Amino acid sequence: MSALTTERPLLRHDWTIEEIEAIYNMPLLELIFQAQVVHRQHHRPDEVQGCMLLSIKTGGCPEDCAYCPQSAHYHTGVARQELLSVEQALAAAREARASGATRFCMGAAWRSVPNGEPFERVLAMVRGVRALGLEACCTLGMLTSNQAKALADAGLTAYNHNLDTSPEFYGEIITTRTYQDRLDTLDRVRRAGITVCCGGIIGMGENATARCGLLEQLASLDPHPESVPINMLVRVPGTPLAGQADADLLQNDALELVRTIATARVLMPLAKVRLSAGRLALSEEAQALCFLAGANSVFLGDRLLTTPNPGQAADTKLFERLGLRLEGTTAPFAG
Ligand code: SAM
Ligand code: DTB
Ligand code: SF4
Repeated sequence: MSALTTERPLLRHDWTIEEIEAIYNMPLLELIFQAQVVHRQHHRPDEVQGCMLLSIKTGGCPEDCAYCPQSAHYHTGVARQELLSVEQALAAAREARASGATRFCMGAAWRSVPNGEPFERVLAMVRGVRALGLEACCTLGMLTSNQAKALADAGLTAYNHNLDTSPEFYGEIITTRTYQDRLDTLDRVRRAGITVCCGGIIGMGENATARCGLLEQLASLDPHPESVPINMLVRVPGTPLAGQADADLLQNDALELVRTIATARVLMPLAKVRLSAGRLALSEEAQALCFLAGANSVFLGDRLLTTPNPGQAADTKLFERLGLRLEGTTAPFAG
């Protein structure tokens, strides 16, 4: 195994779209090799971080994100659920810890974070998750500077807010908030001293240039996001994207996912690149390629926010077969 380096690599924030497309479109095996070289300089190649998600407020969201089962604009059959109690959230966090997760992510289907008791409750959840020794991440929509500061004071490790796709393709997917709104939220998170978790979705009908456009935006953030989730669209009946042809949506085109992950790894050497939604559609071999390309985190458990995820039995087998360990544990699963 090559040695991990503590030296700071040359981190660039000025990658041009031409440079990024040249990386993305390299012969696949060359791209994976380059990504693996960068990966081994800064990350342990035999470890991935386990994260667990919990939807703390589900459905009824006023935004119109065309991929999302929780938007009130579409009929997807997702049952609405008001904000959970602190105890409910912490019970899930304890279970997450028992199954080997070291990061607990709480998601709410809000356009923006409300003030008052609901926000106080989220702050109590964050304090409770941190007290369990877990990293705490929230994804709650847009937030003000004061809310970001309060989350930082509560000990929040990371805030997830995705750019989702390139600025050019964005309007095809979301009309109720702008790309700039998202950048402004990310800026407030960064200024509050919370680490940034920001990525996107592939397989929504965008082309490779749009995937590179997303990566260009992410890599232009200074500092880079510490965490970059790459989601493959989970097609949910009732959402606008569910009706489109498979070929248009890249369904199961694992190699485009591998290229996206590898390019993210090359552009943002220090980031945790997270193989996020969409793993149920991937073979073990495809997931192995994603890890080889530099992905070093997955969501554990049998549910993401509202859609299914492989679950413990499948992941134990996957990790054992690949010889991977969950970060912070000595065995494939700590539970
Ligand atoms: N409402 C908040 C927001 O949008 O910022 C937080 C929750 S939202 C569900 C978090 C992220 O999940 C989205 O930005 C999107 O990237 C991802 N996501 C949602 N639905 C998805 C789907 N069907 N397939 C893949 N990723 C999805
Ligand atoms: C992210 O980029 N992916 C996670 C997390 N951030 C919040 C969410 C995936 C959601 C997939 C659809 C669902 O389960 O509702
Ligand atoms: Fe709402 Fe977030 Fe879903 Fe968009 S992705 S509809 S903001 S819950």
